Amino acid sequence: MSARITAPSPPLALDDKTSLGSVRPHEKLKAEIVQRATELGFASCRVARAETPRHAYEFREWLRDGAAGTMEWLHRGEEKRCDPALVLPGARSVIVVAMNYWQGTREAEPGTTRGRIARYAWGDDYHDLMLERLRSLDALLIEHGGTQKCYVDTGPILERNFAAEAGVGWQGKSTMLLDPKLGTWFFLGEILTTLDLAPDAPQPARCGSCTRCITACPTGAITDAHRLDARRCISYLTIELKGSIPLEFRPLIGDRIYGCDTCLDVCPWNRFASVSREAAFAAREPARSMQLRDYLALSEEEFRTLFHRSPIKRIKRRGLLRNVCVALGNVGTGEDLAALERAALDPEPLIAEHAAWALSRVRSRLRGSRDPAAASAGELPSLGAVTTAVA
Ligand code: B12
Ligand code: SF4
Ligand code: SF4
Repeated sequence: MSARITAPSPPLALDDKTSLGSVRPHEKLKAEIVQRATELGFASCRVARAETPRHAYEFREWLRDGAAGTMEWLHRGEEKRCDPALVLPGARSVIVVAMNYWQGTREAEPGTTRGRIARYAWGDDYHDLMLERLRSLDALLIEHGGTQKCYVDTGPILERNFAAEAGVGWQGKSTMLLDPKLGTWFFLGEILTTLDLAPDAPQPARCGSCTRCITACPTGAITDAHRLDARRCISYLTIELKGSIPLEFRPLIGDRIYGCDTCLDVCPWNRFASVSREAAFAAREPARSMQLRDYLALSEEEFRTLFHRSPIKRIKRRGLLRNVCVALGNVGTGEDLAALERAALDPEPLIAEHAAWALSRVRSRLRGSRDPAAASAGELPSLGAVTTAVA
């Protein structure tokens, strides 16, 4: 059982004095870091104490309940996630940064089936971009004698807990971290450091009586406020799950082919979001112009070229084509049958199985449909045309 912090640490202003009357160590450095972080494009940079996270107990319970599904790595990192000293011996502070990735809304063209990609994956992979900038802050801390570890998403850290503690935002009922100006559309990154930096104050939670995210979730994955069962979450099913998508969830996935933004889209705090200045997060071609059936024509090599710098490369061709088949099973028409028939013969069994499922769904829809346009089988666009368009 982990120790729990019962109350937030009192905030220390930059001009706080120590008991000896001198300026607290590293206060000038903290101001320098915040300034540098702003120059590097981070929307927020604040500090929390490197202590056992406030909700470590709930995290352990969440793991015990099996809510992490097949994400074994979360179990492996359980102790580290509950004690930053196991990640970096002598850690005293956690610097948390936020980076806006909002790109505005983008409506699908009528009559096309393009498939929805979560906004965070419209542009370049944020991991590399943010890590590189964190390293620049790290260099500053090294000059002052600090030892650091930098993380963006992939480290054994309960990022949102530290971000909430540092006052970067508050944890909404969707479990997302919210900021009154950015809404939910931002990434988090952290630097664990052995330096003692003055912690910032947490923000008050501002969800109030709202429950929109819980109601809107297509799969009922937000089982209670602040609790998400990953096994039901479309983001998990389309990104983290490596195998077959359980049949019960396939119809609920709709046209989503990578991640899900529904609980973010409905959040009232997102109406204040402003477009990110990061050109790297602007939508790449696949999010802009490809139709669902175009993806089914991609070879391994074409997939790698197309998603070279995109987060989507993580799920590989087999994962993406599996998802595309599910989406076509839900929204596909007669024009998609030829591509699905070909995919049903794919040497990768995962793709073949999902394509067969989709074929039977589309065909049964067509049998029930009197719309001749829906029943007409169209030509597959040539792969040459697709790859030229996205190059
Ligand atoms: C595993 C993971 C997932 C899993 C599980 C998500 C989950 N909610 O647990 C899946 C694949 C489903 C997922 C989905 C998404 N993810 Co994700 N994910 C992570 C990862 C790697 C670990 C999260 C984790 O530890 N989960 C375990 C749960 C138990 O922890 P938690 O979410 O922090 O939940 C805490 C609260 O429930 C809180 N709590 C418990 N009781 C109470 C009570 C009160 C009153 C309060 C206030 C809090 C509270 O304590 C819990 C334990 O710490 C983090 C990066 C990281 N290392 O932290 C990114 C991260 C959380 N994901 C991120 C993103 C962007 C997403 C998606 C939006 C992507 C998408 N569009 O598809 C969705 C959003 C789904 C959602 N509503 O959360 C961002 C979130 C940024 C933000 N502004 O919040 C992160 C931080 C990555 C990053 N570096 O930017 N993700
Ligand atoms: S990301 Fe989608 S499936 Fe997951 S909790 Fe949010 S709305 Fe539900
Ligand atoms: S939708 Fe409502 S309850 Fe959910 S995170 Fe946003 S404000 Fe909070």
